[in-house]
Amino acid sequence: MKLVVVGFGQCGGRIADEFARLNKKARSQRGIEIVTGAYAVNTDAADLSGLTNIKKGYQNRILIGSRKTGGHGVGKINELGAEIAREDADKVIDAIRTTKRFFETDAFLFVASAAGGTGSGAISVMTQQIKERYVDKPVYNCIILPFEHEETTEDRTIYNTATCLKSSYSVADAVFLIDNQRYVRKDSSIKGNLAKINSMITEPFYNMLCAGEEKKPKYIASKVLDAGDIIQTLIGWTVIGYGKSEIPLIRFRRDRGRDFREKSSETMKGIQAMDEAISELSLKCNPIDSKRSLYLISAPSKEMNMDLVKALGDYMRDIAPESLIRNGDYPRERGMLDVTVILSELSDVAKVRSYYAKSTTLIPEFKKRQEDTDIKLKAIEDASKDIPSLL
Ligand SMILES: Nc1nc2c(ncn2[C@@H]2O[C@H](COP(=O)(O)OP(=O)(O)OP(=O)(O)O)[C@@H](O)[C@H]2O)c(=O)[nH]1
Ligand SMILES: [Mg+2]
Repeated sequence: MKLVVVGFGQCGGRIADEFARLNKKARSQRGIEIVTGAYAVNTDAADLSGLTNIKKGYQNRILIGSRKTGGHGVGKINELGAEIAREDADKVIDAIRTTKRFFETDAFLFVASAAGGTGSGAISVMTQQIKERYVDKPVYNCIILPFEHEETTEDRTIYNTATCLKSSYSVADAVFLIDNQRYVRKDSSIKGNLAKINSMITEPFYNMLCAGEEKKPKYIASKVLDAGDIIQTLIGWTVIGYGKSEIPLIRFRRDRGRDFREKSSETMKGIQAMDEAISELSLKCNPIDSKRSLYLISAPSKEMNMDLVKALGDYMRDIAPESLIRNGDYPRERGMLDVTVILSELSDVAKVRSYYAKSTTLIPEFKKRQEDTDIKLKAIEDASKDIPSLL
């Protein structure tokens, strides 16, 4: 599957930059392309120049709203982010239109954090605009949810997140939910290391995008998972997970056939990788709520057998009994087996509901604060009424 990836704001831009890196990796290691164009859109000029893999130049690193913000961001006001995106939408669309192999692109992936200002405000507005122009290509949103400590220290975090999620869900074909906090728990030493987190966020997409683009006969699957399968799966609230397990090379001995013990240990490895993928989904959710899902096994072709495929299929059926499950295999070299899982069309996501509930109680509070401020400002203005002005 080939994507045009556009990152909005600082977080979105950095993650789009990671996708650009994955494409370089796919090109050099596998001779294939998975990203036809990578773009970063921001109101902040310094953030744009800090990127590494996205092409330099204004066509790929797109500064918007410079008249309004002077190139310094919108300071968490996502209404302003949305307004600027509306005004400068053509700038972004013109750039995307110049993507070299645009006609080969299967879908758009737009990325942003929910809690900031620029990305949070711009992502839904731009999704809407792109959908109007390219009716035949799905537009997916990938939304990064804030760390827990950000929710407790700043009310605006919750409010921005809720408005961003509601708006994105109403326009995007699917919304990938990625919870920053999940990546902190995995390994506390990386706390604060956003670059590492970003690479963990994008890693599950790698084999998933490569599988259908593979051209070398020895890596072609017995059941290919292609763009069509992925597009059919992605609808509404979506999470992604990834797990891997090492396969000891000792089992590649040529001098005897593989016995049932080896076969069952392959199955165990597969189950172990799938366990990891499910327990480390990008956002905590209940798989039972998923109505569409898919899984991809990547392993050396010798390790991939019917028992393994069946065992993973049974596993998915057990945890997501109401889901339409698609699957594929992706033969790779060397001693690694990994499993990527997508759960989509989720009918309930507790975390999203909680953002909506908390934000609803905040709105009257914000209104009251604004009124209090207005009253105080009025009082100080009244006190100055007999003072001459210099203007
Ligand atoms: N995973 C991840 N999260 C990030 C990164 N940078 C910022 N965030 C998160 O994104 C939120 C802040 O949003 P930003 O993307 O910095 O904001 P912005 O869209 O640039 O908007 P303004 O700066 O307000 O104009 C916070 O929840 C951060 O924790 C990143 O590189 N990776
Ligand atoms: Mg910013």
